[in-house]
Amino acid sequence: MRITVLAGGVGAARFLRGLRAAVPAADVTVIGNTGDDFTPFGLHVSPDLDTVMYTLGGGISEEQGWGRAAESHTVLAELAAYGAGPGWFGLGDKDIATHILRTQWLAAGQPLSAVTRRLCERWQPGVTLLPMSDDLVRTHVTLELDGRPQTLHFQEWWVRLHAAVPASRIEAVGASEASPAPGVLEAIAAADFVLFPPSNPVVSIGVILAVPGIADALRDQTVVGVSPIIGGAPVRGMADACLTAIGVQTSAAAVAAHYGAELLDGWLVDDQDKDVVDAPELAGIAVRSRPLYMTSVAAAAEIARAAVDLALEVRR
Ligand code: FO1
Repeated sequence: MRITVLAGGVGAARFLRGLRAAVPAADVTVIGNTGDDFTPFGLHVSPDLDTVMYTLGGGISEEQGWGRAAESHTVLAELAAYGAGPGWFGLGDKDIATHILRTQWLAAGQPLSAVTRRLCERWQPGVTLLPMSDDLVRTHVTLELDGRPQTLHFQEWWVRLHAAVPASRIEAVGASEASPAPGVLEAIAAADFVLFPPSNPVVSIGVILAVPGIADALRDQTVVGVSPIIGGAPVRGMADACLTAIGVQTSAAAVAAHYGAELLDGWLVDDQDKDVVDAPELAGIAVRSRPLYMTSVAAAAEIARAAVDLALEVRR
């Protein structure tokens, strides 16, 4: 069975760990968001690629869901001693090794997809991890700060401001000029079906869909998603702040309607949202409800299994 998964952030990585446990024989390709990529101190950090690589490779900080386990921050403290920032972006010493190599290999002219493949040789995540594009795409957030409109890199809004300042605009800068990375469109076309894990619909899945060609390829595929919103609130992170910024209500139904029946064939919601199953605005989307809290790998595996079963049920 060939499964392709669009991924961004902690929820996606935990879902993928469940998927690998639920269907160990499946050939899984992950298309990772790179709009979050950030270059503190000139180091190229790819948070959403690294979260998948570390989680599936066994190196993740479980409590954070990002960065490495058993980390130290000696280098960051030394940089701060020189007055060098940003100190608010918690780069760990072990994590910096990944960013040094990614930066070095990119500078040598290797595309991000080749760099990601090389980094995964160490971590053996058990999936093929592809960046959505080898081209530069950055998510920028426009907001009112100190009484005037400013545009910040997503990470500054997300990490330094905790997305607490309302965003008037979220834009994947460069997406319209970007191309899907090698293998991305093929992975969508060759899959038996595609899954959207409970990732942020705006800054993770939404940014991947902004790369020309990807949304069209998905419309020709069977796509099943897992709601990142339960009972009107995001399970983790600040997806509500992102949804508000684009005028979408923070609900399981609104997110599915935002993706639309053109794209989405099936949608898993938590039992708290089971009234969504017959929502008229989701006509054309097969909605099922079940517990969606990934409280353990076993729970994530059951959710992944349910998503696979729904995809096999609705497959064209
Ligand atoms: N998230 C935080 O909330 N605080 C941090 O200091 C932080 C540092 C960080 C360093 C490397 C990395 O790969 C991810 C990091 N993240 C941090 C998470 C990151 O902001 C998010 O994972 C994504 O960009 C959103 O999904």
